[in-house]
Amino acid sequence: RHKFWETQPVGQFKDMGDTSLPEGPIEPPTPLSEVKQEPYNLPNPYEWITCDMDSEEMCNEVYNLLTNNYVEDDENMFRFNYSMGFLRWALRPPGYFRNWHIGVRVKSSKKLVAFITGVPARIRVRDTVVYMAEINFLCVHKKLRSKRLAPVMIKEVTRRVHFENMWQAAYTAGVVLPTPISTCQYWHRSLNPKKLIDVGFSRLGARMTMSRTIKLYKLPDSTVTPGFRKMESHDVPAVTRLLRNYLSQFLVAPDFDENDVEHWLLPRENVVDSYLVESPETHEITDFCSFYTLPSSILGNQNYNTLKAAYSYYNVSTKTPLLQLMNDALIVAKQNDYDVFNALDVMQNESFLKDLKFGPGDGKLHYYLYNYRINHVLRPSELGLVLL
Ligand code: MYA
Ligand code: JJ1
Repeated sequence: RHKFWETQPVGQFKDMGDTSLPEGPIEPPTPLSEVKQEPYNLPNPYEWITCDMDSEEMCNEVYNLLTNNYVEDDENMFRFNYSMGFLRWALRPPGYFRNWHIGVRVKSSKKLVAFITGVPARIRVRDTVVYMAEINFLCVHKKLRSKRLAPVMIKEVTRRVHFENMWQAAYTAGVVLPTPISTCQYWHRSLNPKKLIDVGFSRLGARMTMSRTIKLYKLPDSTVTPGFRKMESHDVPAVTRLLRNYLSQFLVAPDFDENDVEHWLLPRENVVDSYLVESPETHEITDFCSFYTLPSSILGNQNYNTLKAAYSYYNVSTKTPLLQLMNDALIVAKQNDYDVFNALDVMQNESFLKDLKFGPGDGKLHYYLYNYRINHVLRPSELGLVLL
């Protein structure tokens, strides 16, 4: 059934539920001298390139490939439209490797037709911190689909990860592969219900009119929590402590240090936003919330081209109830003209989704580890990891 995935060190469907297999690496590292020295062979018209994301021109080529060929919903009405600024942020975290940003182009025309990336991350699984690659942005041009290019790209990124002496990876996908460590549900909170309905992202509920719907999703003009403000550079140490402590309760979560927090969570316009609560009395940082900006192209609508979506990222509440904190996140997202606020049912998100009028989407997101076995399927609330 899965001619490629059956050959890979990943949990196999036939082993599901077999708790006699040990948790941890499925196969041991091989000596670096035994890692294949040359790139895998591509079909003759194509060649490998390393994509230099510092280059404006390269970044633009990648942006165009993804804008026209990346992930769509099941009815092909929307396509993710990661911005160039977002791609640069996502692909250049602390310690990144330029040669994990892999392109395939047509030798004759130089046209970029496929892409896959890895970035390094420390991910904790139970009480073990594992150096992993986070694999993302796998994309093959629509005209070159189903030619088995994806397995070659996955093998090539694996080879380049092995070269850095890393043997595990984490990735998410909308499709079911052997075998998910967890399956999460997307939830959506309308901020601009009229537009969402006009473009087919959502529908008028039964017995609802447009004006009742607009009223239902109305939010206050300004945030309600005293001391709620945007995160700044000097907050990095306090946010790191808060977040590390919070993430320690989940079975799988990133092991963030201050450098990671500075990169992944300091606000960058139209890429990532973070807010926190600084106690007006003690000036302690007690709560934190964040979201990233990922618009989608609206395919074939007369009136609108893009849907501006915020995606819930990492949130921590110690003093402000999570419900109130996330309501403030919705308010700032609305102030900044987002059409919808999306969240997965990971971490403690279930505790606010229904109350804050999120509704379940038609999309699921499956989480995977490469070369690391986990014996039980995790509940989404046991996951402390959000990939972009
Ligand atoms: S998830 C986002 C994926 N991208 C998209 O959905 C964009 C739109 N679609 C496309 O561009 C293509 O359809 C893609 C497949 C490129 C997805 N993850 O070449 P093919 C398997 C893994 O003929 P195509 C993200 O970026 C499929 O089961 N495998 O197919 C995370 C089949 O294998 P098997 C996938 O449609 C990526 C084979 O590929 C996926 O032309 C994590 C068919 O190949 C998928 N999303 O191209 C990658 N979709 O026969 C794994 C299909 O066995 C990383 N397939 O069923 C693993 C860790 C590596 C590093 C390890 C380090 C130690
Ligand atoms: O955005 C998604 N679905 C939307 C639009 C559906 C359009 C028709 N298919 C959706 N809308 C309903 C919203 C409604 C608002 C009021 C309350 C009730 C709900 O359900 C879905 C997620 O739900 N997104 C996708 O399908 C995109 C792909 C998701 C897989 C992503 C793979 C990630 C790549 C990994 O790096």
